[in-house]
Amino acid sequence: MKLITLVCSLLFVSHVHANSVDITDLKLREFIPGASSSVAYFTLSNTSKEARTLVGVNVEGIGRAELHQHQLIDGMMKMTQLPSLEIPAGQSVTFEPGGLHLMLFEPDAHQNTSDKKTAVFIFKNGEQISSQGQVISLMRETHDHSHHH
Ligand SMILES: [Cu+2]
Repeated sequence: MKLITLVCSLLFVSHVHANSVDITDLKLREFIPGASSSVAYFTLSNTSKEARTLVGVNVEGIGRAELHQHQLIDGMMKMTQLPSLEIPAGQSVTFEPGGLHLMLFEPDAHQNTSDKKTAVFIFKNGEQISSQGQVISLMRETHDHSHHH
């Protein structure tokens, strides 16, 4: 009986503090030794009834993070920086290899693949949502996406 009460109150608490955007599947690619940048991927799901605009992300142990997308310019795939990204009400946006990605610069120290890092996603309305991500190795990523080739 006590357990049921506890579960109910936990559900209630998490409902009260529900975020308007769910951040799932956050993966941070490890920095290749000597490289000045790396990338992070994740999915944003806007569960609210209004559009939400992502304006920035603060990643633990990373000096600077930028929203980037890949664009075909004159037949060449190029990366361009986005000042912000709107997620329409009820929709999801996935950051993934070859598309939208979060570019990471100025790492504090070498990132171990076993590390978990916290990222805080900042929205135009002032909302800040944190998510925990896993640092993944290049080897593993190559393996994971081998079916794309
Ligand atoms: Cu980029």
